[in-house]
Amino acid sequence: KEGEPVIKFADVKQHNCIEKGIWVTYRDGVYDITKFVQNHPGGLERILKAASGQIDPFWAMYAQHNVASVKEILGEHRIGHLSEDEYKNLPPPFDPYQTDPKRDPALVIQAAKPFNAECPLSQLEKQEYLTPNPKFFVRNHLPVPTGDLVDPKKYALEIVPGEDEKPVRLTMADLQDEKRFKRRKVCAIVQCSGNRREDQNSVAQVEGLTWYTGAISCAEWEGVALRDVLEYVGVPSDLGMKSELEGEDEQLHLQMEGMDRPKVGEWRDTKGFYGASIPLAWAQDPRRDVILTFKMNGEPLPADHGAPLRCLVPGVAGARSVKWLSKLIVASEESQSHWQQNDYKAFNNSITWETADFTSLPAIQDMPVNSAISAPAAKSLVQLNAEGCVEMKGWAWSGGGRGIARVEVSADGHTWTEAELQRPEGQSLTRTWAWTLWKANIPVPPELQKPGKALTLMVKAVDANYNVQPESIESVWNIRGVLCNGWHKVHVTIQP
Ligand code: MTE
Ligand code: MO
Repeated sequence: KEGEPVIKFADVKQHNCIEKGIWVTYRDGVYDITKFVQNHPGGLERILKAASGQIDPFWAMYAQHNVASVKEILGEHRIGHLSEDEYKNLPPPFDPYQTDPKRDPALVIQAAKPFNAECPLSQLEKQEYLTPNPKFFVRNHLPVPTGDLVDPKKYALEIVPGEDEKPVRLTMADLQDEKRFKRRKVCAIVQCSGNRREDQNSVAQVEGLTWYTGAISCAEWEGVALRDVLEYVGVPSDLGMKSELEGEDEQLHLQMEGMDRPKVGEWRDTKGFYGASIPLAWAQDPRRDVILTFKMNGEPLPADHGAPLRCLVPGVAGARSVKWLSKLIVASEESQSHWQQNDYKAFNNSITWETADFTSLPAIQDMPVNSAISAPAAKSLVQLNAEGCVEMKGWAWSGGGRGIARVEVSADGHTWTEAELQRPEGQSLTRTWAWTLWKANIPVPPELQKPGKALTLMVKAVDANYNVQPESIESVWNIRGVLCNGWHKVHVTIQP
């Protein structure tokens, strides 16, 4: 800051077009982004909305800016700063999150705007099969949509059954008409691909929310089968499968768009919606149980979880279960959204932000086997029972419908004890969407059975296809901190 000019906010406001130059402020810094705007990855139109004013509210919404590399780019264009007085007296930037719903104070907040919070350990520790709605983790990229858009009486889902085909609109009444669509219930977890990212941070800092083990929760979702709805609007039920048999280039996809869009003041970004896609074959496969859901644990779908309608895709990365669903499109390409193309991909651990080529890897879909310890909590004091054991509890889960074959715990990393499993009722090991909860009494080696001794407790799970969790976190480390599934460990101390 020293030696840098002090610039008046009124001056910044004057610089609002390419001819006069485009200036913006971020916090108290002033930046001349005239040269940069032409190359803005999000397009010229969007960045011009921020011209000659504070970019803080825009960056608050477009989460892709919250990475060090973007802040560095901005730094290169710095030309000065606002005086301390003027910065202090600027009206607070518009807060697009002011209309977000109230949340349960027990949720562990990782970011307030957009709202991101994990299921509290105290809830995971209870080992309730279904996570109560207020305790279900929340992962939002944008403000929760409000108003007519999400009013169930005015809501309509738009479906484009194929390229060059006319869109069909279905209201909530249409979707809930039991004569038209059979009701379905699916018990499934939603897990963010960034769950357990904290463990990757302990190897080296990664970009993303610092999730511990609670970016996962389980609910019973009720709604209608996506395949029934697609068939109803004229998509042949074997279209997706046939397209896959033709080969990769012919594969069809089901694109989903959310109603959550960036907004600043009166302006709404019409293109910046949250979007994702899955292969059409999965959307139509009765074994994959993809549903359009409007009820969660027997209650109307809460605002944070996508009311009035969400596409729930079991077995895959949470990112594909699009909330506040506005549109479904049968298309020859994947969703072109940022979250399908340039995020949620796991690189090898020597790839940096400079060398990352997002086109080189597939979007994360089916998730790998994972597990975590919910009790005892990390850094806690533990008591040994009469047999010299510590009681451990936790969850295990694998993607693609693969159930959990086995969960093992250890206090030394060499000898493993099998945990007792509470498997989801009525789900086969080849079509399991819910988690497997587990409990174990882990024997503590005699030399460690002393008050004040430090213990490392660990868990690994094996899924029905015998996929196992890797030992090291380092081996799966990646810049985005996704798919962290190395053995989960907690360090505890024996009660003095
Ligand atoms: N859908 C929309 N429309 N907007 C979002 O921000 N986040 C996705 C997915 N669906 C998201 C979305 C991500 S990354 C995850 S992990 C899950 O929703 C989280 O679901 P939950 O908030 O119900 O736990
Ligand atoms: Mo996610």
